[in-house]
Amino acid sequence: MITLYTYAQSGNCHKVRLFLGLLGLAFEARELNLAQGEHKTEEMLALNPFGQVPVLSDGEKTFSDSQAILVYLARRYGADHWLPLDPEGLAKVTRWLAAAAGEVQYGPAAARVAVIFRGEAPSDDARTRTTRLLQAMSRTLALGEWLAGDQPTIADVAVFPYLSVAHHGLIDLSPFPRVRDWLARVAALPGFVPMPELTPAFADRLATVQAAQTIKAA
Ligand SMILES: N[C@@H](CCC(=O)N[C@@H](CS)C(=O)NCC(=O)O)C(=O)O
Repeated sequence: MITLYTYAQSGNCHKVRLFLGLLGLAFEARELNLAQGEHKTEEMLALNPFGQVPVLSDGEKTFSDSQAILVYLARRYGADHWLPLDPEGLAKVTRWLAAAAGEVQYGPAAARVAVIFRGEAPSDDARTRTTRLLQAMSRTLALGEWLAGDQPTIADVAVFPYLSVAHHGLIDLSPFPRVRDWLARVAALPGFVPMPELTPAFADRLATVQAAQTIKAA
């Protein structure tokens, strides 16, 4: 029995939901209220000492960190193409898992947090990192349809969620058609699950920040 401790608006949690969908695996979702600190209880800290979601339990085993969970699920349940084990294939996938925890987290994910959680415009740092990430993705996707190799891997799953909602961080993907085409390719995979809609409170904050930016630009 697989249990996912999750928070619906989190892109890190969505990576796992998405991959469970792509693998066609049944699971129980336990939605935690982060505002009430449900991820910091003794029970949750025993499962993940970092006190963050996502956390995945599979029987007696427990895993945290979205990248680590994708690695576990790929090797435990997935076809080989999701995480190749030859030295070159593994290195290519790991390169993008690192980007998912680094450039994506401090770029588009940080921009989204600023807008929908804090009601602020994204920082220059988040914008600059996002542009650099999108340029790197564009160069990579000029050589093939997927981020690592010629088939979808967990690299694509790990990078997808925050890019799929880039507009929540006021990021415009129109100058990056290869990234948009790649998003569409991921979304066409069998078993695909999209990021959930914004809650009304988050949608309101997005609209307010968007309006303020439009006035500033005028
Ligand atoms: N490296 C971790 C980061 C997880 C993370 O940042 N989780 C956020 C939700 S997106 C969280 O639990 N935030 C609450 C906190 O840090 O207290 C992963 O990829 O799973």
